[in-house]
Amino acid sequence: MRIVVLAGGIGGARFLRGLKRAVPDAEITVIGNTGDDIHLFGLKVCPDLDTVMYTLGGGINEEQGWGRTDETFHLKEELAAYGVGPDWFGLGDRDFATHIVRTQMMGAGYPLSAVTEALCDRWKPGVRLIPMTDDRVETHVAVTLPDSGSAAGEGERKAVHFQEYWVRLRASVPAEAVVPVGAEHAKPAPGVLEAIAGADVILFPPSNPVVSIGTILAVPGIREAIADAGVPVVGLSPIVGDAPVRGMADKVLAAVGVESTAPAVAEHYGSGLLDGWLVDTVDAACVERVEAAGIRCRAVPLMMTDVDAAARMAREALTLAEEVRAV
Ligand code: FO1
Repeated sequence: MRIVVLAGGIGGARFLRGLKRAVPDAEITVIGNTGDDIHLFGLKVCPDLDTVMYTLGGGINEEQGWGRTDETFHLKEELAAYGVGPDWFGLGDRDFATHIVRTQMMGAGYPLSAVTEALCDRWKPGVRLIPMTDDRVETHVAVTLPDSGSAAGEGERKAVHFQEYWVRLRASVPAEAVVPVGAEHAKPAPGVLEAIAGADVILFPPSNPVVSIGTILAVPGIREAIADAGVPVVGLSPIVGDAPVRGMADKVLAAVGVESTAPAVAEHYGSGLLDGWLVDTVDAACVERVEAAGIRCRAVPLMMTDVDAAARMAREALTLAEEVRAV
């Protein structure tokens, strides 16, 4: 079975670990979000690609869900001693090596997709990991930063990089708009459209619908290829009981005018894209609403407490895909 999965960072990576356990013989292609990528210290950092690669390759810091296990921070401390920042983004020594290799290869002319393949030669994630595009796309968030000197409601309106919004500001101010800068001119990376066209099933893991899956879908050609693939497309809700399972998805959902509920996210994707949607058992009451929107829906446990739980979720998604196919 050929499965294509659109993935962001932690939620996507943990789901993929479960999917691999559920269907060890499947040929899995992961289309990774690169809108979170950031250039720091002259290096290209790809948090979501690395989170998938480290998680599936056994090198992830399990508690954080991102970065390397057994990490040290000597390089960051040395940079800080020179007054070189930013100090709000935690890059460890082991992780730095990945960004150095990536940046060196890209400087030598290799596209990100080829570099990702080379990095995966070491990590052997057991899936084919492809960035959504080889072109530069950067998610920016429009915010109004409170200005201590001005009256309430006033402040400085600016666009910040997604990582600055997420990590430095901890999504503490409303996201007024989310813009995948450069997406409109980006082309799908080699292999992306081919994988979608050759898939037996396409899955949206419980990743952020706006800044992870939404950004991948913003690359011209990808949304259309999925809608036209003619195979079941099944998603898993990242919202359980009206709150994100992890992270701050509600903040960016508000920016696109979508309420933070499992059915609202399904409707946001729409029946033109999505054939099936899994919600958590606590949201069982919304199954009817999702089905009324033309999307087959089931309520099953959606908390990825361990790899077995993620594997059960993956099996449920594949079962729903077969139900949809049979219709
Ligand atoms: N998330 C944080 O909350 N704080 C960090 O300092 C941080 C550093 C970091 C370094 C490398 C990397 O691959 C990921 C990192 N993340 C960090 C996670 C990342 O910012 C986001 O969770 C994802 O981009 C969202 O998918």
